[in-house]
Amino acid sequence: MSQRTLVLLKPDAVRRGLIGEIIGRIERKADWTISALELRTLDQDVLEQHYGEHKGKPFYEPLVAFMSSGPVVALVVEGERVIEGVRALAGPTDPIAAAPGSIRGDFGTIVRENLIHASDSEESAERELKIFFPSFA
Ligand code: RTP
Ligand code: MG
Repeated sequence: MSQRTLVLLKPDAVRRGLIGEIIGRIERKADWTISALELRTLDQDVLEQHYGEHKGKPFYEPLVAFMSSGPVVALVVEGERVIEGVRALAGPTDPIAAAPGSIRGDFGTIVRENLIHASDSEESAERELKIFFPSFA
């Protein structure tokens, strides 16, 4: 089942020089294709749309501050079961609980600064692709 997903390499990944490392892991998966890619600094409006489900939670304000603290790399990745697949490459939200071999498990320690976002369902992917790549979605 071919799908599309929205991936963000968060500001910590860009600052730490991990763009190539993380994109390389995605690129090496068989039959997945990167169909859009852009370095950009996110404003409050985009972040409010993207992380609206978390508004009101204690981690929301620091999350938005972190996500706007430097550029992110936004990508559209297409391919077989790519939504579930990129989430599996990323590992669980908390990097300390993430297994070595996963992106968060290999490179992360702080929950907020967990390197990568990937859409968590087909519905989220549709919604998020429209926010980040409106002409593409
Ligand atoms: P994402 O949306 O970024 O792909 O991550 P996720 O699905 O694994 O995690 P989610 O629950 O949607 O949380 C969104 C992002 O908020 C930060 N966070 N901080 N307790 C905390 O301090 C906390 N909990 C979540 C993380 O950056 C998480 O990825
Ligand atoms: Mg999420």
